[in-house]
Amino acid sequence: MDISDTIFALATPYGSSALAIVRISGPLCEKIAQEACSIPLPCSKVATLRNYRSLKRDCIDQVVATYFRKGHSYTGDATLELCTHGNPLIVELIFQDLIERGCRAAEPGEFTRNAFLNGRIDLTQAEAIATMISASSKAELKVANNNLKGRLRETLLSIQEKILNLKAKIEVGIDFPEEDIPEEDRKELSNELKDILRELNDLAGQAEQTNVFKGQIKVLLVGPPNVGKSTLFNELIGIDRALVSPSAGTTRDYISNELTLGDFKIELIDAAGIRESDNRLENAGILKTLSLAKRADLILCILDSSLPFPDGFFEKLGPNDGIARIIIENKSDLTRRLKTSDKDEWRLSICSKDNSDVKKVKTLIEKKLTTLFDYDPKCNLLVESRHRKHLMDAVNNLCNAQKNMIGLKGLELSTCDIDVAMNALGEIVGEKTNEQVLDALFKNFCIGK
Ligand SMILES: Nc1nc2c(ncn2[C@@H]2O[C@H](COP(=O)(O)OP(=O)(O)OP(=O)(O)O)[C@@H](O)[C@H]2O)c(=O)[nH]1
Ligand SMILES: [Mg+2]
Repeated sequence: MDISDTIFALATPYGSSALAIVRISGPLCEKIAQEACSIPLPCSKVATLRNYRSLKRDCIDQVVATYFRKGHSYTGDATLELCTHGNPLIVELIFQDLIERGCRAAEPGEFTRNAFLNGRIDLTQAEAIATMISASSKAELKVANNNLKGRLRETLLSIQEKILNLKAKIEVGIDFPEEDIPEEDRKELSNELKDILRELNDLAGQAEQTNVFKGQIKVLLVGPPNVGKSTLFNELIGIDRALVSPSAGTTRDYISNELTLGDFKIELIDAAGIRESDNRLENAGILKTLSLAKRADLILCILDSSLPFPDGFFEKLGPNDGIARIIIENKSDLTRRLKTSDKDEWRLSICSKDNSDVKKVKTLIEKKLTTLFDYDPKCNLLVESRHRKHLMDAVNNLCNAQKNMIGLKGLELSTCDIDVAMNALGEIVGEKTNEQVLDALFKNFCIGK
C-alpha cells in the first residue's frame, strides 16, 4: 500500500441501481479529469455532466464528474468522483480503463486511511466515519457525529494541555532542586493531577455508555407466571413470537428480540415466570431467568393487578439492587386487587392488549434508558474499547506519577510517568501509530470508504 498510488473503488453498493459512484484518488486524478472527462482545470468541487472516454477514446458513459484538487478533498489528495449510471458493466469498463491509466483498486478503508495519513482527520474521526456507516441505532449515529466533528479529539487535547502544564510546574522543581517545592505547592500539584485523573476516568467510563448506544442493552421481562409477560413481549416487538396461554408456567426457554425505542436499540428478553415449582423443566427455566436478571441493564417487573402482591416475589428474584427497574401492573382491564402503592415515576398500570398502553410502556422504557445512561446526543462521545485501553494506560501512569510526586527524587520519575501517559493519549488520536495498528483499524472498513 503506497500513499502515492492512485486508487479507485466503487463508493456505492455493487449491482444494478439508478446511479453508481466511482471514486478515484491520487496524483493521476488531474490527468484523468482532463483526459477522460475533459474537465477544464482548475475547476474544483464543481459537478459537471461529461462523457467518460477510455484511453481508446470510446465513450463509456455520460457521467456527472466532480474534481477535487489536492488539499481540498476527503483524502487530501486530488480526487475525482464519477457518478455513472448504475450498471455493473459500466463500472467494470471504467475500472479497466483506470487500470490501463496506471491506477489500482483501493483496499478496504484506504481512502480514509489516506485522509488520516494526510492529516485531514485523526484516528477518532476515522473510527467515527466507520461508525456512521455501520451504526444501527439513532443514538449511535448521533453520538458518532460528535466524534466525527472532532469532539473526542478536542476533549483529549484539553486534557493533554492540562497534563503538560502540570509537567512544566514539576520541572521547575527538578531544575532548581535547591528551591525545593514547598509542601503546599506539592499538594496543589497533586490536586491538579487528581482533577485530570477524574476527567480521564469519566471519559473511560463513557465506554460503557458507548456499548449502550451500540444497542447492547438487555431489557428483561420478569414476574410471576401468568401475569402477561409473553403477551406484552409480543405486543412490544409487534410479532406473535412467544407462546401465550392461561396456564401458569408456559414460558421456559427465554427468547429475545431486537427492538427500537426512539434513539435506542435494545434486546428485549421474555423468560420463565418466577415461582416455587415441582416441575424440573420449569425450575430449569426459572434458574435461567434469575441468571438473566443479574446481567440485565433494565428489568421490567410485570405484576398482575387483578391479584394481590405475590408474597416474597422480590426476595425470589434475588439481589439485583444495582439494576434499574420499571414496575408494570398488567391486566388493568380486570378488577384491581393489587394494593396501590405510592405514585412512582417508574410504575405504570396497563392492559397489555391495549395498543396505547403498550406505547406508554415503550415511552417509559425510553425515558428510563435516557436517564440511566445520561443520554444527551449533543454531548455524549463514543469511547471505543481501543480508546478505553489507552485511557486506562494514561490513568495508571498518572497514578504512578502521583505516588512519585511525594519525594524530591520522585519528581523526576513522575515526569517520566507523565510522558508515558501523554503517549498513551496520543495513541488514541493517532499521534504515533504503526502499520499494524492502522491495518487492524482500517481492515474493518468497507471498500470505497
Ligand atoms: N385480561 C387480561 N388478560 C391478559 C392481559 N395480558 C395477558 N393476559 C392473559 O393472561 C394469560 C397469561 O398470559 P402470558 O402472556 O402467557 O403470561 P406470562 O406471564 O408469559 O406467563 P408464563 O409464561 O407462564 O410465565 C393469557 O391468557 C393472556 O391472554 C391483560 O392485560 N388483561
Ligand atoms: Mg410467558
